[in-house]
Amino acid sequence: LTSEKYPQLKRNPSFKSLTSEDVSHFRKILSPGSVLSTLATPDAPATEAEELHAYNSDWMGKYLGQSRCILRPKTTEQVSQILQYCHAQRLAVVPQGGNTGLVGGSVPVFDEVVLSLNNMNKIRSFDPISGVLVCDAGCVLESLDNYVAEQDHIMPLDLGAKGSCHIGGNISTNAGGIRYLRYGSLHGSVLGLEVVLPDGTVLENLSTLRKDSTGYDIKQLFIGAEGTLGIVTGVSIVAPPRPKVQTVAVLGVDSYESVQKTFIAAKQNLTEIISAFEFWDRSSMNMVLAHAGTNARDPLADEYPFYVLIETSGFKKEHDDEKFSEFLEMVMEKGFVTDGVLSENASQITMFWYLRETIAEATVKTGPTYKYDVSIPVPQLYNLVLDTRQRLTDMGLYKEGSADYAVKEVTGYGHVGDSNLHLNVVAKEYSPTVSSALEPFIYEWIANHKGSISAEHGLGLMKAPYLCYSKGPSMIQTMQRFKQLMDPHGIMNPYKYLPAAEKSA
Ligand code: FAD
Ligand code: 2HG
Ligand code: ZN
Repeated sequence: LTSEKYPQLKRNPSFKSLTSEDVSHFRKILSPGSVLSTLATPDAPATEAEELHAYNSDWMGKYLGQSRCILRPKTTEQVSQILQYCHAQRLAVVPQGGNTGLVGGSVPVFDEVVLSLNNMNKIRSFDPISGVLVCDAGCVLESLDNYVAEQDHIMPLDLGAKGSCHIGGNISTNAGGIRYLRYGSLHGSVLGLEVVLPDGTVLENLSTLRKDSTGYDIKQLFIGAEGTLGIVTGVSIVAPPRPKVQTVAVLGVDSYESVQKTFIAAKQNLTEIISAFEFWDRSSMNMVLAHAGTNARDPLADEYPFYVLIETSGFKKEHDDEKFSEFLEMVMEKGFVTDGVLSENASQITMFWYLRETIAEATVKTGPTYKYDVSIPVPQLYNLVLDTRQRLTDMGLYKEGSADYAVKEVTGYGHVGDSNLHLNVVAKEYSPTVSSALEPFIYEWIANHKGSISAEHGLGLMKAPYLCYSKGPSMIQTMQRFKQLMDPHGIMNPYKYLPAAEKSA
């Protein structure tokens, strides 16, 4: 099997090609309706290939696999039996959550079996005293947030894909999102995980304890492992108390320098109530407004080169209002911010967030998008956008404001409060000319500025070959040794995450 999509990749010949006997075996483990396969078996006809398309293709329409079998288990025991079989048979497996990943990690490359967690979506327990939620890995993030909201708690993470992404996918990508500034990393809020290892062993580590210093903290290895070490089936996560008051401001800012000054002022003056500090540029705003229809409008009278969204979350309205108003007065007086609008009700909060959260979608509606999610120290963060624009202009691939070039938009936005830039390059089409202009240029730039080539989206298929720009040889070799130890046949999410290990002579 070869792939026109990935001519540079070769299918690993040590993986078995799926047979109808394998599919029959899976149908014995799962109920027949939980197996989709283009291979017919004596007890079930073949599924139409189109039905598998959603599992073979990613959210951006950039990656496309050729899986012939989708498995949708309902229990951890079923996941265990599937992996035990795949391990013994050398069948490669791609775990899939909500399939909203942006680095090509969640879809097969060749004919790997897809194991979707869609049917594993039960809440197991919630303790209102500790705020600890235990649930299946396939629970959708937004449903969990709605569930804990009923008990006055909040999920410690939130992101634009919340309506589709799974908590297991969030954990497997070590997702960041818009509450990171306030509640920190999943490495802190996840208390325990239940994981099925590549050979089918169930690792029972669903601790609900905040403090536990007994041995290696093995769950941390699976946070951000992108399905390469096993399948997360259960999650224990601590949900903080839900703030009672939220306020959001959208500010118009004249320069990136002023974005930074506003950030410093926000940290100093909004202190304990600040819950998000996001920014986006003119080009992002233009794309969002072009695609928003009646969902949103520019809340400011004039156009600005940069926009900042600040959210505060607290428990006393008068206190928060006073702090926010004083802060706004100060940043406007000092000239950091030229214009701004403060939310007055819940629907305005939704509208302001809509402007920020739909940028990712607006870019892919504008054209095929190269997405770079990177960490860079805040002072240099926007320079990557400027330097990329300059490079593409010099190469004759881009001209600001013109639609006649290979690249339509070079846009920057992100979680500036976490030093996390999203550089999006919107092209007319995905092409070797554009990708070779961008890579490795962007990764070299990041390495030169001591950044990270992946802040929150992970490595997937996209960044596996470029890991060396963020991690040295000893780190990469140690990761490869872990992978070899946990998954000796390499069946879990192959071709991704790590560069291929060099064979010793
Ligand atoms: P998938 O896309 O299905 O899978 C992602 C990876 O995890 C794959 O490698 C897959 O094999 C593996 N995986 C999934 N489930 C499991 C499991 N149970 N066990 C083992 N491995 C598993 N990301 C952010 O960090 N911050 C953001 O603000 C953000 N905003 C986004 C906005 C939009 C509109 C979109 C489309 C994406 C956004 N993302 C963001 C990226 C994406 O939503 C996250 O990476 C999310 O955590 C992926 O969850 P998922 O369930 O969709 O996982
Ligand atoms: C966001 O913060 C997401 O909006 C998506 O992480 C970023 O699409 C992107 O590049
Ligand atoms: Zn993001």
